[in-house]
Amino acid sequence: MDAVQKADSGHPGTPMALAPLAYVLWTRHLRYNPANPQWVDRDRFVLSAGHASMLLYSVLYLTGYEVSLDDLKHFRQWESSTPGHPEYGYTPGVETTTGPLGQGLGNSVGMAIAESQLAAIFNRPDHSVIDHHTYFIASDGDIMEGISHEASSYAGHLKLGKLIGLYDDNHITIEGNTELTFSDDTARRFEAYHWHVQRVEDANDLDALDKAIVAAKAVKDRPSLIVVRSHIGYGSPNKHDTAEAHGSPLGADEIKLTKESLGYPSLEPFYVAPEALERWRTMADRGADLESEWRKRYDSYKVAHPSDAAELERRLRGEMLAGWEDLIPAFTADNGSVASRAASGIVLNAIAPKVPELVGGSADLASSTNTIVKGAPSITPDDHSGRNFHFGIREHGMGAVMNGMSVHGGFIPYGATFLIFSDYMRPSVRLAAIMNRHVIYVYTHDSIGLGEDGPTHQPIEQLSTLRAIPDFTLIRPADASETAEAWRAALRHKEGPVALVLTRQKLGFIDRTKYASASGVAKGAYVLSDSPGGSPQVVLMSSGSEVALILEAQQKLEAEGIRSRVVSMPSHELFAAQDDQYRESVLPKGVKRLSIEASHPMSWQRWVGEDGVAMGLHRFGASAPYKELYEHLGLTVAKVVETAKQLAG
Ligand SMILES: Cc1ncc(C[n+]2csc(CCOP(=O)(O)OP(=O)(O)O)c2C)c(N)n1
Repeated sequence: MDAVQKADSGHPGTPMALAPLAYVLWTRHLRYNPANPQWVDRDRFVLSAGHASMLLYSVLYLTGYEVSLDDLKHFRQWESSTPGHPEYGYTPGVETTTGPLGQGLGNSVGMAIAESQLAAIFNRPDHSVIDHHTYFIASDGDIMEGISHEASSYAGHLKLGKLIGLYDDNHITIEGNTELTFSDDTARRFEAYHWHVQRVEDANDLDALDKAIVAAKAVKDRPSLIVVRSHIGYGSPNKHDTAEAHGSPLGADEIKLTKESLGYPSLEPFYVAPEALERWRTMADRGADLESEWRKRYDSYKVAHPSDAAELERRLRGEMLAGWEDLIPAFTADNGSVASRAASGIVLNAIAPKVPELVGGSADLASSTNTIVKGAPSITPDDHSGRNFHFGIREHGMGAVMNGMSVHGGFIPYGATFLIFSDYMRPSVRLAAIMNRHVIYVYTHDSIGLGEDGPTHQPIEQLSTLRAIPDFTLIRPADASETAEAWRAALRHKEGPVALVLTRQKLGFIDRTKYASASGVAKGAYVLSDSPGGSPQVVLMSSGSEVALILEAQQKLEAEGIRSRVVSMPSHELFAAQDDQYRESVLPKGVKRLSIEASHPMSWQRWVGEDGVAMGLHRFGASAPYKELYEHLGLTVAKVVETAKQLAG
């Protein structure tokens, strides 16, 4: 109440209502050590209802994490460790960024999968070193959002027995009572997903909460949901059970009334009774004991299974095995024309043995996205060790699960679908970027080049809008060799998500004995073919399948006496990160530029500048064989030549 009041913004009602639940969970069940928030085998806790962040910050302060009372006083202020919604990497004890409702629930499923897969791979009889639970708190909003269906259905299918959800059933959302919008029977809904479901009728009944959590932990073959009937703004005489308590400060008068009605020992803002704090702070000793007990177990595991321990530690450190890059295949003319999705499948399979932490799959498009590691087992409900994931037709769930696995540690998750359906997982993609997580998206069928499936399946604005996401890297390779380099770059780039954008249609082989090496992919853009006979009069730029068009155009222009330079630009972001000197060496000042890409050209404007031309599509595609589409929509060598001639002057 006090922190929200001081910030003059925030959400007091749910933290007030769930204080008893937090107390039971954090003092009796959750295994954590405030002195070491990174302890590998800690239980994970996710506040999916991120708006209730003051609940989490209060508990982190009370239990003795590096969150002070002063930090609570700076709730929602510039660079404070108590931002409006919990942010990964900002606050010790915050496991993932939440706020967009439903995402945290999805992340929890990913964390539970990560735990279970590491346990399946690394634990040994008599040595259980990965053995923790994942808890989440979800609100009505989390439960209403569609992503909760995708993620919970997948969790139920996989029988994630160590996932325990607490649903804050308070009947209130922003617009008022849930009667306005929501008459699901959530308990039965989760039962239908094969979850174990319990109800606690009174959120202030500590024993009932305790018993329910004990029972949930005892169920090992299914995830658990505990539906907790609570009252938002509990204790506030005038605001409890009202939508007003959700997202605005209660007001000084109401805070006073609330403290009086609860019998709070002081009216002084931020007052914490010393005996209460003392009780909470015993969690420091409890946490130290829990971790040291685990450490003893871990030490004996290390003695008995030294190579397993070393491998587990490597994965958790996020270091890759030496030599994985030696496995990246080289493509030659003998490979002929190869779709970049097919080349990607070859690269993935080649490197897989030395990158065991690279696990993932697709949203039911594995045969189209070429994302199966051949010969490796699949993850199944009864065996969680397999590296091939079948996410089902759940793109959004897939994105959130990948984020959860990534923040858990020990994995570089990848997930695949058609580029057009990146829209179906966009909120999770954005959160991967906000959290700087190293996850890899394999997006195939990347343009009108997919042909007959037509405008619903042909991405137009996706490339430009994905490129607009900060801290996101997109790589669209032009041939098989660039695809191999794109995987290298994607695995090396640990600072955020990377999308590999690949074709359905075959791409010609670019002869690297004649043209520049594909290693230029690492720099985002490079001169693939310079103008013979002196400095260029015009620069032709492209990515992916359209690089072939500009290479052909260059020859036609040369025949007409016009000198042009061909720049392959698979990644705007990697190129933007190069120094001025390199960028200028590729795109010399004063030379006009043309770009062409079978997509909306917005993202190329930066590179062509005011006096250049960005060729692309300002309309949706159509259903037809792809070569005809390129003709009809004006993406042709002839058009490039014509435009380049005008630019060359
Ligand atoms: C995806 C998404 N849509 C909308 C919001 C804005 N929003 C924040 S909380 C909330 C709903 C509040 O109801 P509930 O989830 O029951 O939380 P409570 O009021 O119980 O705290 C909404 C719509 C959001 N955070 N995320």
